[in-house]
Amino acid sequence: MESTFVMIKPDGVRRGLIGPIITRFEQKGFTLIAMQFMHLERSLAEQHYGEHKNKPFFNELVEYLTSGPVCAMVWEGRHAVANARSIIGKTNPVEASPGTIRGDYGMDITGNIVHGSDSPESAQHEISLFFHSAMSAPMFMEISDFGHT
Ligand code: YYY
Ligand code: MG
Repeated sequence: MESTFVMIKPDGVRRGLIGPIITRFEQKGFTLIAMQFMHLERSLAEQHYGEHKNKPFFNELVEYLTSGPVCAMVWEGRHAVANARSIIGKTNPVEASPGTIRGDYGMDITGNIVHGSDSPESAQHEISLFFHSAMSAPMFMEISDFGHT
């Protein structure tokens, strides 16, 4: 079973979209494995988006991601990474299809509501970045086992 890292970004939290977004993942068939409501330190935001550090939008992206609390989650399911990207939609909400999270809730590429890992490898990297202590906790294993019914 594959896991992916999903994060509701500050505008998603501010606009009261945590519930609707979680519902979409549940309805698609994912199992929620871990969830953490948190206000990111700048260093964690920079690490998370490290692949973009030389891009012109990097600073604005980090400022945005640290502008308010986020909801970080691990969702499990078959082809979790690809299925999550599919219900999240294209990076730019202008291009994201209606029916996707970004297509339905977003207007602007910076504030595009939600993050989803782009490969199983980056999912594992991002999960360990955000959930390093929870990953080894017995509780985490029990919840994970429960999801395998
Ligand atoms: O994986 P995804 O979030 O769909 O896109 P990325 O290419 O990894 O970019 C990460 C993040 O950066 C994106 O969600 C919004 C922002 N961004 C931007 O502000 N301007 C761009 N031209 C490209 C991406
Ligand atoms: Mg990406």
